Amino acid sequence: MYKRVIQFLAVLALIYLIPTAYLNYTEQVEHWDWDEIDLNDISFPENFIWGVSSAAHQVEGYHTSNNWADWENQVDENRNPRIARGEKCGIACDHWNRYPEDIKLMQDLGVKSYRFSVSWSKIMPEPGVVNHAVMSHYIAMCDSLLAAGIEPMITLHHFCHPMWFEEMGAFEKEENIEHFLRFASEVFIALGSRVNYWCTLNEPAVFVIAAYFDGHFPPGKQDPELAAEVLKNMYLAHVKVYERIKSMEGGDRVHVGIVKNMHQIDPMNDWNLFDRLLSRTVNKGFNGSFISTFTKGVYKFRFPTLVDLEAEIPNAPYSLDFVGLNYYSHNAMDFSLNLDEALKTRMYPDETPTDMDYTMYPEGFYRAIKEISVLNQPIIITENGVADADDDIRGEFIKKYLYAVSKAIKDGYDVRGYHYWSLMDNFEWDLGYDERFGLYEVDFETQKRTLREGSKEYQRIVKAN
Ligand code: GCO
Repeated sequence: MYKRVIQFLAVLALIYLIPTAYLNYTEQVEHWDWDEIDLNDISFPENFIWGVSSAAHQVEGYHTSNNWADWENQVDENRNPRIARGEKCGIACDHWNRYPEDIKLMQDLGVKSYRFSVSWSKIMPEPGVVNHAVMSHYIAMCDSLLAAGIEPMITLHHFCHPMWFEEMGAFEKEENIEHFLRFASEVFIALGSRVNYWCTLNEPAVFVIAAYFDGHFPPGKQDPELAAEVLKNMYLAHVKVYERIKSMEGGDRVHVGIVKNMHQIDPMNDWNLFDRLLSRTVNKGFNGSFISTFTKGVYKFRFPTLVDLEAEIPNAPYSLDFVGLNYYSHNAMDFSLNLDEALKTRMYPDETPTDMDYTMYPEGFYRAIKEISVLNQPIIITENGVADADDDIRGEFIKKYLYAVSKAIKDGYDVRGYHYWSLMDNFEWDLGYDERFGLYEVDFETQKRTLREGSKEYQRIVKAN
């Protein structure tokens, strides 16, 4: 009897250990020996695009009728405000009025590209109705950028849309895509001749998880099946906008892409098979669904017991001229039988923390580039940066993350440009104004912008390359 029990336990141990050891070997979490690395050993191709990035709602100010303005005035079921400390976006960085001054700041950095989003709710206060004064504002802004030797790169949807679109169900309904298409066409008519790079949607998976899975973005729903449907409709919307722009005058001249955050997800404990299986599943949903849509035209969103959706988006692989990559960090998955606990992302205790709930992990940047390269498209880094209010790690962050990009380029990956997030401190969505991502520190009382010490690393590298 005793022998049987031992045999049984030994078999169990093998069933557990063999796959765990195999996965540990094949899916090792990459770590570089930074003591051995020369951070000055970096180089970038001649026409490499250096830039900075922002988004309308986070910097412009004066948003009164989009999904976020509405959200900022709501409270949750416990009567707590939706935004940290009850903050409201308000006039943000007043970039709406101060963009000429902000363009000078970009010139001081030496950057040649500015990625920003145009505000759908300001441009189209009602379905199909264009506010021409607002459109003229963006035309003037693009002209000022061009005159300053900076190329505008436009994002059409960066987490925000008009309240009328939200009220009709936004991307929950496939038929609503028509409205986004109309907006995109109007913007392209006005700005198409001035702008070479177009990002249709910013980080659809981040948006959908926050807005429809865990509910900390508007409309605050927690419905995995709906989340899967919205993400599918957003990918469809991308394809339709791509095809529309390409069919318009000047469309063949411009580059149209989508922006994907390739957040890296790893097991908390390598020898815990459940951590590993969980991190693989989360990874598949978050990154794999994107890769399979844009390589095979097959959208899959699966999470055991919660959701299982598969749909064909056949033209997706043919609807990209480039891919925008956003990369910040990675997190760990720590398995628990309690699903809410299991789905919480954790920080690795042995890595340098940032002010956000993730650490510094430049190796992940290299991994993200490698993973997204399977799309076989030119890669433009559309966002990368660090929240660091004390400016303790920004310089180190910039050097290490750019080392990772340079290494990827040396290894043959087709990275064409890099945009730092962000030009200046801004409204970090539900986290409000405390997360300081800016190269320039913003005093929100006076709107004064000051270049941070750590940011000088970026200025130095841009000017040297
Ligand atoms: C995102 C967005 C940005 C953020 C930035 C810092 O990734 O959430 O694209 O709007 O502000 O990434 O978190």
